[in-house]
Amino acid sequence: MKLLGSVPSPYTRKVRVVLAEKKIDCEFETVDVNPPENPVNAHNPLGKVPALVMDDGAALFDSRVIVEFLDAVSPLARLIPEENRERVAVRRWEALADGCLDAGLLIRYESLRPKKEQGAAWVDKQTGKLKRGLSAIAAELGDKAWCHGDRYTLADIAVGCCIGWVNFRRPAEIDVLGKYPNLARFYDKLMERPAFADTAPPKT
Ligand code: GSF
Repeated sequence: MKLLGSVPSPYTRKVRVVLAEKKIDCEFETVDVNPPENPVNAHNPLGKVPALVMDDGAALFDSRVIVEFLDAVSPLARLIPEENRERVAVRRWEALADGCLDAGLLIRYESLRPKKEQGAAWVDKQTGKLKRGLSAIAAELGDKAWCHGDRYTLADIAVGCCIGWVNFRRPAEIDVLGKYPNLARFYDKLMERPAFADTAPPKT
């Protein structure tokens, strides 16, 4: 198997953390998805990373589909509970964390456009989503050790990748670690795990 992705990509990081936690061997190839014609298009018509190319050449995307597949590939360190209510609670955390990232990335892409073409109202709308999302994550985590239940799951991985990316890129100048001490504590604890430490975005 080969994972196509990039180091700063938080969705790619989610998949890399899952691979490491489950001790699944997988080649990692970094790709630049900025040019309209790029090597990912042949595997994912949406031209986005991560994409997982399997041994038979078929490819999986997006990150949520890939992590579901990987979790079922090996019984080691199950990250998605089987029971329906438990599973959807974990997937809801993932949707919340990924949704924050979706808004954060739109803010970042907009900030890279020429100043006079940037839409302030539209950026404000995305900033509202990101701020409400982070505030919900912080409130729902509270002082608990883990996002869901009493063990480490995909929920923690998704939230950790979200915190790490927001701290790295600072969309809308949000200082997530300064504003939410419980998220700072939670992220520090995740970074003690090799799966997180080895996949961290570059230091700013
Ligand atoms: C999001 C992937 C994505 O936006 C997932 O895999 O969970 N829902 C998808 N990837 C970005 C890179 S990133 O910043 O993580 C991407 O590939 N963007 C290129 C483009 O053309 O949108």
